[in-house]
Amino acid sequence: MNLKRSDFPDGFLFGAATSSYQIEGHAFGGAGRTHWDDFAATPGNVVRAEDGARACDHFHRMDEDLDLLKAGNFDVYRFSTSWARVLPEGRGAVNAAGLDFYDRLVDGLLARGIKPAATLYHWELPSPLADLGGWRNRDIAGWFADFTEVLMRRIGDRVWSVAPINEPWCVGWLSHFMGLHAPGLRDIRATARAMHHVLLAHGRAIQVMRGLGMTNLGAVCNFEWSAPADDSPEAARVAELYDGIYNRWFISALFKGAYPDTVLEGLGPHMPDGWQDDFATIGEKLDWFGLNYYTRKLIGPAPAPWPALQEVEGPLPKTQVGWEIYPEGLYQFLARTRAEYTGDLPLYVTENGMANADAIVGGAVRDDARIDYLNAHLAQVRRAIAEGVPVKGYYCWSLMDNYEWSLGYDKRFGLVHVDFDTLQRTPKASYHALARALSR
Ligand code: IFM
Repeated sequence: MNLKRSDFPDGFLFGAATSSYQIEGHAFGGAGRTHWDDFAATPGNVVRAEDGARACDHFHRMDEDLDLLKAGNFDVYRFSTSWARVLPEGRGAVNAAGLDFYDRLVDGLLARGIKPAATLYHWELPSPLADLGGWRNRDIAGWFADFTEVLMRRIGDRVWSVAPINEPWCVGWLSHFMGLHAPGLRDIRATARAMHHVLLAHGRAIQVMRGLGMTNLGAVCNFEWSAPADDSPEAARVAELYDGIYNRWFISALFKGAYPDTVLEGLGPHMPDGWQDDFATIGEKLDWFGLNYYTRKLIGPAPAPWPALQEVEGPLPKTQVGWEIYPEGLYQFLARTRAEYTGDLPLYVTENGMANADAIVGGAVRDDARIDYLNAHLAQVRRAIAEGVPVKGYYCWSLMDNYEWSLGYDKRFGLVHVDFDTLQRTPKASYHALARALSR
């Protein structure tokens, strides 16, 4: 790394992130079925129909993984909790082993001097709730509030921070409009409802946690820099629309109590009754805001119904998943978020990292491309800080290689290599470089 801890303000936090379904091994510990199990079991949805049944077997290897965080000199660990592990049916009976697991995780972090940063939902909806319409059903806000209460009554006294929902764009648009994540719908009415209910559920969870006396509560959204594919007014118009759908819908609701007009032109007719009355709940005061950032997209018009846009391949170097590497976008989003939405509210980069075709050669993994990626993006974080943007921390995605959703197991985002046959963990060069940069 060409940066080190002392290049950042005192108290700036460095973390690594993971999520429950991507690492735990969902088959273990009495967890209930989720819509990702169903989606993966349906031919054509996931490469080789892979699922999270075993994943990294973090369920049985938690101590080894927490030791990796400790040896990596990380200050904070961003993990998520599985709704179906805690409430196998989504509602009602509690799985005691599930609560015990998260209790041990939090205590294991604290024992190692690492701050636990929890995300309540990172996409694995219990199947019985999917049967009831999942994110299309307004009742999900209440179900989610109940799950929040059950879990936080157990670990809420010891977690350092909580965000209710990871990347609401993925919950809403990617999963209900593009059909690329569970439940795999391509339905505009379902999309409009999911895009709204996910925010309502966020607000209800914040209310529950405030009621329990909890602090340091935030929200995490994902952002992709949207650029017109050419100089035409049409490309400019659809790039702005993509920006609205992807980058502005959720943060506008959270901080301005409104949805972007450009997006309402398409989704408005499909919204659930009374959506305008929910912004007081959606806009519950937050203590911080998190941005997940990986790439930019070039957007051009498409001969199709609204939104009538398409991604166009860009010229920049790409990662293993074909995403252009565009570090400036991280700076632009940090600056724009502060200027237009959050003001003095602390900001965190809650995910950033790259997939790389990493392999063990002679016992080591030389992922120099990842080191370059991290250097370039951290430089943009410093640029934002130098301009007064209140960025307080940075989390690398991901601690270890894991289940990359519909792309299965061979897209490797980890700082630590995982052999998915033996489950052996091998820290990559990027892990060692970061550990040196973060040492005190
Ligand atoms: O693996 C995902 C994660 O679940 C959410 N953010 C983006 C990552 C890389 O695609």
